[in-house]
Amino acid sequence: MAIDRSTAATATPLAFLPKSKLPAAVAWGGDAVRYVDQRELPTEVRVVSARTVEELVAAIASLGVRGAPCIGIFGAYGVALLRRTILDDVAFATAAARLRAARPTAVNLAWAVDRVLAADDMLAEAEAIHREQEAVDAAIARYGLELIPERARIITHCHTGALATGALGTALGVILAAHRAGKQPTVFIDETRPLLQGSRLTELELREAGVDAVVQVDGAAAFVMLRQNVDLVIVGADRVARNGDTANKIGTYSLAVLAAHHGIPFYVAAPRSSFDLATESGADIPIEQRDPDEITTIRGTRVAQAQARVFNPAFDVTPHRLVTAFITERGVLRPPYGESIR
Ligand code: RUB
Repeated sequence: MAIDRSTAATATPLAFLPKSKLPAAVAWGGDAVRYVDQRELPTEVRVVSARTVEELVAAIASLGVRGAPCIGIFGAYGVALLRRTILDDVAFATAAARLRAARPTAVNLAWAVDRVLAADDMLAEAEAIHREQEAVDAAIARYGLELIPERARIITHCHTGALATGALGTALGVILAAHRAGKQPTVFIDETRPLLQGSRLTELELREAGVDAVVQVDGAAAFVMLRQNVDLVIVGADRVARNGDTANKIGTYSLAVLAAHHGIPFYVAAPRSSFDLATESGADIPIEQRDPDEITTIRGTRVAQAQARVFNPAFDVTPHRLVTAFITERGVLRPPYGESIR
């Protein structure tokens, strides 16, 4: 079977878009691109304005703004802003290329920048990308809802909610849809070392929505699967290769292996913009290596010797054979992925 279109007919319409008390993750500000600094959450809600290419690149590289679709939207507005502020064509092209390369793994950034660069009205195109994400996330939630049983016990990793997409969220959007549909899910949230997107962001968004959720250390997932009747794992994606190999936050591959061992479905919720048909397999996906300080310190406090040698890949790649299905805005994709993704 390729695309499971049967879910299209039975999908329950979503009469809602959860309204977060948080400001919009990303917004056009006329002379700036505004974003909620996700590094400060959940202890502080700070809206920051990026005006120059340096500030735009730093916002993405530092994870001030993060999450694959969200950095795409931010990059799209960023290009539109740079076109207004940099009059020289060569200088503009150089700045846009710098922005496009600010983070290498999530393909959404390059996808969105290229789309804006090809448009006559760059701001209108960036706004379209932003607007489209709402419909995309709502469709993913609708398709994904059908895969979530009543009272599902779910493990998720990293953060795939409103702050990560600028709209409803991908994997978290599916969970929120299940909650709103009265399915009463329980969510085990991997804290997601080293930068704790799970305990800082996913916990915040799920609790705001009233979802039953608990935080666990990443290393607890196996034991939770063994003892807590976990029904499924659902995560997002930063890049899906043509064969279905999936790059996502470091630790995702471990979860996929554990899910296979325990016979638990492993779902990836991802929009079209996360699929990279030009990349044949996971071996060709660039994996970002990040600063050792992310591991040897926690929010500025040193927790390992400064001289410690560190290996800090921000992402790993889950082989396609460990993915039960992809939930996309066009439907649920099942193996063989070479066929269904195309
Ligand atoms: C983010 C991360 C998220 C993906 C998927 O990494 O791995 O799980 O972006 O999210 P980082 P989505 O925090 O390093 O940006 O499914 O919403 O694209």
